Amino acid sequence: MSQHKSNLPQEAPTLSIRGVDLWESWLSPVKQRQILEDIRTIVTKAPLLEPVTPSGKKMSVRMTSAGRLGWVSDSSGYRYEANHPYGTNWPPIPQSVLEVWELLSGSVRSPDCCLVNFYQPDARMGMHQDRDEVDFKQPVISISLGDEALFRIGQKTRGGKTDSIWLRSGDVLRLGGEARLIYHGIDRINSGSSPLLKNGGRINLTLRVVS
Ligand code: MD6
Ligand code: FE
Repeated sequence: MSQHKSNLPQEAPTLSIRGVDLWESWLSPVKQRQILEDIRTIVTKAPLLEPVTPSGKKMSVRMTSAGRLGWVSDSSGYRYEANHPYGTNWPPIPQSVLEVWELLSGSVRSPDCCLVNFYQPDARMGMHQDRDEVDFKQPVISISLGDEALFRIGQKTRGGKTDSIWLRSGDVLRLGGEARLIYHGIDRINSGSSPLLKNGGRINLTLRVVS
């Protein structure tokens, strides 16, 4: 069997734009709250960080990870590390999150990393490719929780035509196949658009096979 396809029948996305698949409202409110509880546990063990880009800019999104490897950024560059910068292991990826990967990724591998991104109302994420992983045949799965966010979908090279979609609490998105290396980013958060997080904001989880 190939390393990136499973035998599971694939549930059809509700929206597909140039190979980017979106399952809108895929997670029920109960599941969303369960995942949120699991993220609170992760953040207790692996506190949120304020990463700095290799060029020295403080990112507006706060981050931590779960899994065998965590994604970090500092003046030495973007990379995956086996430990949180404070020296501890990353907590395990919760079952509630692994289930999403198993049902929608189409991969027979398990994810090595669940990156946790926390957006306050003024946070954003510039256009980027996810390319710190080894095998680009493996998809990236993203889960959105809390306030809705405007997600911009670009091309496989910088510049060119873009499409924008709102990602809402409970939506699951997949970058795979031809769309795996497209540029993408978050232009803005619509503060107060979801009741999930008491103090507002947005959480995005991205699941990846790293190596
Ligand atoms: C976000 N997402 O939704 C940022 N990357 O906050 C990503 O950067 C992303 O949604 C790879 C695959 C899916 C994504
Ligand atoms: Fe990304």
